[in-house]
Amino acid sequence: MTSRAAAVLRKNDMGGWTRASPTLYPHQWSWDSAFIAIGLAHLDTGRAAAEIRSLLDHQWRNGKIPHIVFNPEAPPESYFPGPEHWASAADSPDAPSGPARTSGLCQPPVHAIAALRILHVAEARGEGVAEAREFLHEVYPKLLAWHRYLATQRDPEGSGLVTIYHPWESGTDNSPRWSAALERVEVGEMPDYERPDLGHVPDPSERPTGYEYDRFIWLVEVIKRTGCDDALLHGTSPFLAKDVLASAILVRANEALLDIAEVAGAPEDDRATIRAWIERGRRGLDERWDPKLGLCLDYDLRASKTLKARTIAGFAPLIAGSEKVDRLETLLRVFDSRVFTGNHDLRWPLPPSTSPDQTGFHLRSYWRGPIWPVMNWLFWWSLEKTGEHQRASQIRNSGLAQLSDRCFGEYYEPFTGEALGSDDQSWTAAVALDWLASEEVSEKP
Ligand code: 2M8
Repeated sequence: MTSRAAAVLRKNDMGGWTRASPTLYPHQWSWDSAFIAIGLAHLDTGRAAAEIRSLLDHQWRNGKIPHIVFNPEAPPESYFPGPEHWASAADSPDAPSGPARTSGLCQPPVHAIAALRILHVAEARGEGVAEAREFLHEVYPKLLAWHRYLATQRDPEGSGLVTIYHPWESGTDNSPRWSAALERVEVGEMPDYERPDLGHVPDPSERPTGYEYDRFIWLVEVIKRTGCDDALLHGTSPFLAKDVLASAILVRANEALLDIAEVAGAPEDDRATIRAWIERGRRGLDERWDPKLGLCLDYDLRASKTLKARTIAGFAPLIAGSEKVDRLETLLRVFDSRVFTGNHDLRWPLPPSTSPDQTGFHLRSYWRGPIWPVMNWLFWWSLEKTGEHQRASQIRNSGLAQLSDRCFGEYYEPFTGEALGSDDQSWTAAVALDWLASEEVSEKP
């Protein structure tokens, strides 16, 4: 499997950066690239560092890492909305200078976790350690600026939770997590558009519906019209939500950033700030706890309502790590229950993106039910950090069994195990590489 996974990453290598998949996603996606770097580290730590560096080359002046860096060579009809559609975002005073090469959104902040893992892999291999440390030194200020952007512009309330303006920013685009908030979005006047994505999958039901896409594209329109201005969007965006999954990832990313600060010899002031972000993040997640579901829930700021849905995002405190032992126990019980991995119809005991018991669950539709290998990796890694080694290794073993078809699918039908979406998805190959080499790499809890 290792050589096939490595071949997928080589095939998607565009020379210093990696497209998310061969045809469906011909550009560089933010959190994909972070996960890809984790896999690449096992092939070449220098190339893994280049993956993150290339993304950071397009960081916005306000610290935002854009959700897509567009491939200038991809034909315009290959992906929508592409660089032409986002061109006006380049007029934002925060956008990087030069021709429009990025979207104006962002995605969950896995980057510091990935950057640190490059050093851990180098240490385990006894190769490229000095270069990896130098790399961390170089990227530290950029990662700090990114986390500062999330802690300020994306959290003016100081709640510890990240605000998003678009479901694409959550990375779990059409998840039922956002259904109620999306329903409240009224689509205004906008030009017609084509959906190349539907031509890249065998069955359109694997992708978001027209209803969802109209809202996605309308929200892009709204964001562009404000010039991607965070303050304006807080006041006017029809979609404004606190995302518990991104917030949990940010807690762990801040922990990684603390270690990177150490390598970079950063001042104590920075470290105190990062520690405060970590505490605030955990507190914020605590406040979003729903004792009835035994899950953590997102919050619709526009409607002042909790967004109730049983999805993998509900396990956010498991990802962030929580000091509340009874809460972790409850989460693990829900995780193992028939509502998630204990469902007897599952091909493998892995967490479906949406619980089969949730309204809106769909076996084949994208984030509405299928199992995502990259999310399995995140759970495995988090469970390891929480000291749940046995559960973690069950996820890793089942996760590898799921990938034994060697398709490296973007996502998998939970009951049959069929690969769906794109084949040769880069981050799927990347997590396989990391799992296969994981015994060598040690991380502190
Ligand atoms: C999916 O999202 C893009 C929009 O960003 C799309 O559907 O066109 C999501 O799964 C997202 O999490 C992922 O980063 C991206 C590329 O793999 O595809």
